[in-house]
Amino acid sequence: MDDKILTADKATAELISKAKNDGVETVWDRQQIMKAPCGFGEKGLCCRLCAMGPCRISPTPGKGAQKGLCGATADVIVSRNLARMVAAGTSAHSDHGRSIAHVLHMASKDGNYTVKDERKLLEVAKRLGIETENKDMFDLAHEVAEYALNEYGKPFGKLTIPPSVPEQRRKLWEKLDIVPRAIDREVVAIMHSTHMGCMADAESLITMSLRTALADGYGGSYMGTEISDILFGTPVARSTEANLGVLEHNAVNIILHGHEPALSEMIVLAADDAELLKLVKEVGAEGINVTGMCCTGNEVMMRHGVKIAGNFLQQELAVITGAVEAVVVDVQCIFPALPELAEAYHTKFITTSPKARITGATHIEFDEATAYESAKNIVREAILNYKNRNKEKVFIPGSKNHATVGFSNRTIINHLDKVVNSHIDPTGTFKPLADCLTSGVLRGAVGVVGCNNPKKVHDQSMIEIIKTMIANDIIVVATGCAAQAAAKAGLLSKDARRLAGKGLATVCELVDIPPVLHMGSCVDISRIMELVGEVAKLLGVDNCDLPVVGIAPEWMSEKAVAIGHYVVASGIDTWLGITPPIMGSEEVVDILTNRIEEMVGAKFFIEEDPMKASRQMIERIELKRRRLDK
Ligand code: BF8
Ligand code: SF4
Repeated sequence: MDDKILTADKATAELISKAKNDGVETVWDRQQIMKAPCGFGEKGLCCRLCAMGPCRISPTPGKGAQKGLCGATADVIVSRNLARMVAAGTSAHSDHGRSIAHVLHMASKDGNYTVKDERKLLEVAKRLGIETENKDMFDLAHEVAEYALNEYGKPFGKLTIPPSVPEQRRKLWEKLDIVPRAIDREVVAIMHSTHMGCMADAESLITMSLRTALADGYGGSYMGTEISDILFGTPVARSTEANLGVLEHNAVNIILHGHEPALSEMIVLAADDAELLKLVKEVGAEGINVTGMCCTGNEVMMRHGVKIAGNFLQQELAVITGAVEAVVVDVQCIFPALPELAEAYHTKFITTSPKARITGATHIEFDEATAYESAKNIVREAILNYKNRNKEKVFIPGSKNHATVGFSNRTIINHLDKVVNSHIDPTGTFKPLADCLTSGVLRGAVGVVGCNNPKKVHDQSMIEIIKTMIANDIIVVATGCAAQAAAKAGLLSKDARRLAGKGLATVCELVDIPPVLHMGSCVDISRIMELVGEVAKLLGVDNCDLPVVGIAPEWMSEKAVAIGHYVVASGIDTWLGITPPIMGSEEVVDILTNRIEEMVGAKFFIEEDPMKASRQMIERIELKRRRLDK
């Protein structure tokens, strides 16, 4: 590994050095060995959809192979590959949503899972058109779960679109025929249409991708968030800390990594179990320190203030601290490198989901029916492993930062109302926020979301962009690993208002919020969609008329591709800080970064330089403002 700067985060840099000293490898070492990425794959020009191939189209137009054996052109191959990314991303989010719906279906008064937020249950039942009068709460919960599960496979009709979608937008989707049918059906439709010898038209494939992505954004993800709130509570503002410095020298450190809160919620509960705490004493530790990583970390951080150990590119580094007794994972964004790395330390790497078994892991299957017992078994393993910690191998970095998190939409409204209350009646809506946007006190809003990617200096783009936005009076909402980057950099602390422009700083002070609002996991981008839609409705406009944009500065996953598509389909311009594998097709690039705007009123921008992207976003926001004023 050379000494080029790999990260903007001090703790990360320190642990990359420790990895070197310890002789263990990380993602950055493997990146070096990999050398340059495959030029065909990078441009999306490789097709292996049938056994006549694999075929690859020359990246130089007019030179070498211009068609696959079947005659598929670069446009066809690139758009098919992209559509499959959307289908995979939609599957991941939506299958997560489905699991949570199954958990709601088994919720009971005395069971492991109950209903924490009755008000939310009633709200969701109402939006789904389910009768709520005189119903037992658990019967209602089961009915909501059944309705949700039916959205995945119903044979007829369309997805139930949430009322937060402005009427104009809904009509536009109908006109374009991109209102999803059943969630699973849209994924299958892409898999079918991208099979060899089926759809061979880039524009149609992209239209199809928009419909499938909407099934994610307003189906799987949307219900995933709603039902998680019903089961585990709608987040409220709370303070916490972030970065690897949250690990403790004298406690049993457990890292929760993955996505589905069904597991992580139970582990948080089990870590308070009297019997286990007794065992902690017996092994000579001072307590159990449960910390989070990636999106399941976000889930428990939002609802319990559980500290965040780090984001996506720090998963190996957590093990390399030598201070972690167990990394407990469920699904998604988990490096298969972890079991081997854990072997080099005393860390137990525990998989729990039949959907994500990993060779070399200790597998303790998490059974929702006996969730608490399963969680206890997992925590017990971690406690018993404390004695194996080798103090000489331990290095816990000093870096950690304060963060205020938990900004669900209800919490945002409550904060807005608290202030307004002193003057006029609380509105129970986002009206004060909409007023700030129209008056220009806030110039606009930006969602900074998504992953880390070693193609970029870890966290740097996200932090630069966020700082530039808030300095220009643009409020930031964040989710996923981007929100964690912000937390580590201190941008989720109320103090960060000193970095904000005058308008935003005043709003932050009045409303008692940080300039960057942590809205949850990536699935919770549904909260951002709801917020944008409700503000648009208050102003009597469509989403695309608002001075609002989105950016995934360091994205890497197929889920991010699905998100990008549903955000653009929702009318919100979206910047990608990593170039997607589409550059092999001028047609696909032209549709996504240009012509799609005629369809849905928003488009993609591809810009790897964070400062250039920031300038473009500000320009676009100001353009929208001028149009809104007319
Ligand atoms: O769903 S931001 S690296 S953790 S994919 Fe993964 Fe990306 Fe992180 Fe969450 Ni989202
Ligand atoms: Fe090649 Fe066409 Fe088969 Fe793809 S589908 S591998 S382009 S022959």
